[in-house]
Amino acid sequence: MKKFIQNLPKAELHLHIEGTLEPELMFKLAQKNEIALPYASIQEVREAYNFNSLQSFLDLYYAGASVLVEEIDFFDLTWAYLQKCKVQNILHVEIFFDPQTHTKRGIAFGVVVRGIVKALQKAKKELGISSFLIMCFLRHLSEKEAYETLKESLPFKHHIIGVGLDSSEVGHPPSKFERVFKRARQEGYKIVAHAGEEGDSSYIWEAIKLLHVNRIDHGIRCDEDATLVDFLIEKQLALTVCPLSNVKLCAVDEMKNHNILKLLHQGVLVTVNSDDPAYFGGYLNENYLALAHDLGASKHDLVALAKNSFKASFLSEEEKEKYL
Ligand code: ES4
Ligand code: ZN
Repeated sequence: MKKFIQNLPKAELHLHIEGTLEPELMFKLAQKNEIALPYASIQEVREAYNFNSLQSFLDLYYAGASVLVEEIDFFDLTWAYLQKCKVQNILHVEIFFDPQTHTKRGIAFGVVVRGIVKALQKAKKELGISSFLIMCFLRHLSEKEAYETLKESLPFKHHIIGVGLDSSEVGHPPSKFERVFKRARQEGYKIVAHAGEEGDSSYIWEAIKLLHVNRIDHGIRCDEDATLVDFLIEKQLALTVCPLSNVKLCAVDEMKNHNILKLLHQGVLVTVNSDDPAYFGGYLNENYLALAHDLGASKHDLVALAKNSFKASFLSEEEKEKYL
């Protein structure tokens, strides 16, 4: 099964580049940039990765990201992930980054984008991996700050395909950002949003009705509302599901209770993704493998999930054809 998953051509659509920061690189960059970390050793970092909620993860995730300072740091981070993609037979990636995590610390928007984009261009040329970049607004910050970030992105619009919404979900519903997403759509950006990870199904409805999303990130709580599930099936609106993340953050109590296969069999366009692999104990293939081991996913299921990852991507219909 491991070999089968390895050989499957896959796309990854829900991946926070800051969430690929492995403790080894975190330590190396902390030393280089003279940033103090609250850990004495790499082992201590790994031991701290015991989360009981989204917020308990986010606190460490933002602390970790503080070691990223220079353009080359963003390049090295992204290049390390893309090499992982090559090893795992991931042919296309749509990568999230959180500009505000960096601009809040005085790192220029352009430093972040240029570092990431240089790695993406190198991967296209040397590894044959295609990619798109999606910037996310931090939903615990204000609408005004999201607006400023949108404005800052405009000189880099040719490098960015879409806008997403991430960070602490509960208490920060999509409605808080309705106006700024309207503006993002007018600028031609594709729209995605984390919804229904910890938040209930009303967050998913708001992302659909108020933000007009092209995809939902997570969306696992859709199954509380049969009308919503029917809507997702009818419109073939994709969910980018992250199984290991959901268990690690206790959104799902055990992998064997994950609803991804049930949704797949009902006809929802679900995909498998790794979210923040350096924090959640596995990259994309480990997520597929967990579905085989703990949910009894068949080879047929895994092929369907991998095909869905291309179907749900922002590749052109013509490019998708190559993979379907
Ligand atoms: C995230 Cl798993 C998850 N949920 C919300 N925001 C995030 N940022 C990075 N990972
Ligand atoms: Zn995420």
